[in-house]
Amino acid sequence: MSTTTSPAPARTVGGPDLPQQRTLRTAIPGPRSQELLARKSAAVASGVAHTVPIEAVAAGGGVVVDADGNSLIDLGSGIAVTSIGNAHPGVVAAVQEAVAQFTHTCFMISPYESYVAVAEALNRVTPGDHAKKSALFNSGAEAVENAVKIARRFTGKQAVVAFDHAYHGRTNLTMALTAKAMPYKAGFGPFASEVYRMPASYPFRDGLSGAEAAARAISAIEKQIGAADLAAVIIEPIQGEGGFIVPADGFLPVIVDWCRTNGVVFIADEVQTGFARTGEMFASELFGIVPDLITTAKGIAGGMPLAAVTGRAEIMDATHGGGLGGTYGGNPVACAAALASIDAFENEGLLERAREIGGILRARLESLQASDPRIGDVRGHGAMIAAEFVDPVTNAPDPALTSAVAKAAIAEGVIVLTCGTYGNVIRFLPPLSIPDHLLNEGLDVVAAALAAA
Ligand code: PLZ
Repeated sequence: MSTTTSPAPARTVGGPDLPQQRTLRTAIPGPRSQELLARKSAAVASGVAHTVPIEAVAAGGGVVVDADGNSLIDLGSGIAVTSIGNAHPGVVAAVQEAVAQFTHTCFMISPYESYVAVAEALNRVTPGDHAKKSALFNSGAEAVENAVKIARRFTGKQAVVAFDHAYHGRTNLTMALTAKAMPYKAGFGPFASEVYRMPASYPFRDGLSGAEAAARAISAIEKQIGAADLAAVIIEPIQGEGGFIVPADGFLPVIVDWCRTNGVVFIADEVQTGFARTGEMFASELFGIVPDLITTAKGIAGGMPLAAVTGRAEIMDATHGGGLGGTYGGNPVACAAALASIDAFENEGLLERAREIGGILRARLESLQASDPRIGDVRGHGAMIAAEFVDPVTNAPDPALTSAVAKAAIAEGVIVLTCGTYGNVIRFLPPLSIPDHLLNEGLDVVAAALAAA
């Protein structure tokens, strides 16, 4: 049998020692990447799309290296996952050690220490000093599903409130919680019942104060559902896929107070905002709120698949034995990675670094906005900052401009992601390990792409 694949390039080791530079040796995609993408279209379901047309072979610090020898600046962290840096040496060592000991026993069959240690760490680092417990899962969506199960069991009630612009996952219950039809829900119904969508706080577009937006949401909840039937309210403290929407001051605390007064479990979905991303360990802290339950994933384990629900012990313990679990939840290799990651978040100055990155991003984007009215809004916290692109006259969302700028930046070797209900937001989620010179160069490229668009 003959093969057309050219010889594999020398193996590249990732991590922070990779040269921290943007290098374009070929057009993006280069020939080797094109070969892989052709195999992908032949072998992988077309529903699984990709944003950056490369074959990734190594990553670390602030770069992703492809099979053609191009080194791209990473302003996406694999969607807010590799916050401590890709192939972080502590994670690599912890994974290597764990994987050589045992790869799986199933925690529900034969428990092991690393799972318990991750639960202890999560109970300690999440907001609030009340007694907490945790349960571990594989993905953000699975954590969200389980948070809802736990809240229903604890309250004996069924209804769940989610908000406009929400993203909570792609499984059946989480599709129901997610707001945007295309691409997440279109054609995939029927969706789970007893999910109610309420207006959120989107200061740039609704012009409401936090108190006004909260009053609007609470009044709708009381009229359309009623606290007597409502198990939980779930919200991302800063909405991620929906457009990095930062709620107006006061919105979240009023919602939390209402939940507490009315016997409703308040769930903060911190899958995207968690673990130093926003300059606090959790975004809830930015708003002074203490959730009853918090869902985490993404940044928790340096890229290994792991997720968690953490919350008030009495709520977490309301479920009967055997009611929670899963074959792989809290896999020992992923747990080892999580312990190394949490150690990095606590001991490598990453909260401070996220704030510094936020300062650079914000200053650069605001100065661009001052001379370019197509940037309608710059918002976010820490290393989670976005620019919303609009028609300067009508303020209407401009998704075409947004995708043109993102595509042009990627072609120039800068990985940027878009988001937003209206597809008109470019989001910046760099790894906290990115050096300043790459962050600035990445922003130069985005600015040039915008000027040319
Ligand atoms: N909750 C707040 O951001 C995942 C989704 C990308 P999983 N966001 C990225 C895509 O197009 O699939 C996310 C999130 C929030 C839950 C999830 C779901 O996390 O680990 O992707 O299941």
